[in-house]
Order: sequence, then structure tokens, then C-alpha cells
Amino acid sequence: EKLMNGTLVPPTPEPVSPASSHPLWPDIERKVASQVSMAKLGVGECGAGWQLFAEDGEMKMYRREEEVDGLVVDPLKAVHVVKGITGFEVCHHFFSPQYRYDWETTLEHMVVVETISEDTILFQQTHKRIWPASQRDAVFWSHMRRLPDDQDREGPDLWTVVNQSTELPQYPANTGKCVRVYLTVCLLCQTLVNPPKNGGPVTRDDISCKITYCSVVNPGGWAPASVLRAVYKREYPKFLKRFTAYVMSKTKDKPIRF
Ligand code: 6CM
Repeated sequence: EKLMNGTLVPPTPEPVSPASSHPLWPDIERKVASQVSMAKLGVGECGAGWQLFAEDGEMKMYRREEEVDGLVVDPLKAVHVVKGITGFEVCHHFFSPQYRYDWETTLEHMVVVETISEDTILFQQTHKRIWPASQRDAVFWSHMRRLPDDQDREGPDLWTVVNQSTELPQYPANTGKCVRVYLTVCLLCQTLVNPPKNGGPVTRDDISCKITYCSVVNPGGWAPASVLRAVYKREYPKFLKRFTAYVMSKTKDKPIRF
């Protein structure tokens, strides 16, 4: 830009670009819309073949056995209700890189490749090896958003985080010791509020969060089906319990954030 006296004013640099001008944006918009509408469906409404494989209190986990080219890609759908936390708080801790090593036990290393905007980040991760298969890595975008209330429901808005594999020239697949996995993950959260009878302020005793977690992971290369299914059966319940307990512990003495 030029001032009246002809001096050049350099444009103020933006710390992060707005996600809507990023080349990945059309993909993100499409994926988020389709993943959220799928996540909103109950297991009875989204096709046959869902089997309950883990249950613990309010937590229920279902999977559908599926293989593509001989590789296990079992879709997973989990629902949980957790007291004392909001959908925003759950999504915030799932999305933000600074908390990930605290709760993600399958993680070996995480790189923030690009912060596209405050709600959209590109990650590269390596995960722990599952014997006897090769170690896995993943490259994915992660996007967090508030969802407008389509049903004119009373109460707070929904929040979601969608993680979706993508390709990055800086991180070509299958060139090192890792095999690239391909993932589609959707976390969808609804805050439930029980208005206190005395008309006083809402406390953590009055709220709970209904969580839906859906995931499809293609292991990308050879991994024995029985071992993979056994690992998933153990690791997914462990993840959801540990992660939600973590959010409870991080928020319990803090003001509620919707
Ligand atoms: O959704 C989850 N985590 C997110 C943040 O890391 C993200 C990552 C998903 C990665 C899924 C691919 C994992 C493949 C390798 C699994 C290795 C298991 C090692 C077991 C230890 C011996 O969406 C939570 C993912 C929870 C996975 C169980």
C-alpha cells in the first residue's frame, strides 16, 4: 500500500492464514459436513452389522468388521456421557497440540506441520509399533468448529473435531521405517445442562457431555488382522476413558467454558 507521500507501507503480516483461503478448505468443508451428519446417527440408524465390543458405565463402543484389500478397516463408533465437562472443553483438549502427549498413549512423536488458522492444524505423527507389524505414521488435518443448532434445541451449541488424512510433499508416505496409515476421525460433543432448581448459577454438577467418537483407520500395509483387532479392542476403550478423565482433571477447578 502507498501513502499520500509515496512511502510504501508493508502489509501487516498475519500470524496464521484464514483457513478459508487454504487449498485444503474445500476438502475440509465437505468432510466435516459428511462426518458430522454420520456421527449424529445412532448405531441403529447407520447400517447393519454394528457389534457392541466394549461397555463400561455410560460408555459403549461398537465396531463393524470390514476389510479392504485384506486389511482390517473396521469402522468404530463410540458413545459416552461424562459428568462435569462441556463439549467445548472436550473438543479443545482433543484438538490442541499442547495436551496431546498427556492423553494420547499410542503416540511416539507429533509434529505441527502447519497452523492454517486457530481452528485448523496439519499434523504429522508417528505411533508406537504394534508387534509384529511395522511402525505407523500419519499425516492429517485437524479442524475444530462450533456447530449451529439445526434443531432449535435449548442449550449450548455442539462442537466437533474432525481429523482426516491428507498428503504432504514434505512427508512422503512409506519412504522411511514407517508405513503410512489413513484415518478419518470425528469427535462430536453435545453439552447437556440441568438448570439448578434454586435458580442459581450453573455449576459443574449440573452439566454433562454426550460424546460420539467415530473412526476408520486403514493400516496402509500388512498387519495381521487378529493382532490389529485385539489392539483396537484394548486401546480404544483405554483412550476414551483416559482422555475424558484427563479433560475432567484439567477443568475441575476452572470456570466452565461452553
Ligand atoms: O483419535 C485419536 N487420536 C488422535 C490424535 O492422536 C488422532 C489419531 C489417530 C491415530 C490413529 C492411528 C493409530 C494407528 C496406530 C495405533 C498404534 C497403537 C499402538 C498400541 C500400543 C502398543 O485422531 C485416538 C486414537 C486412539 C487409537 C487407539
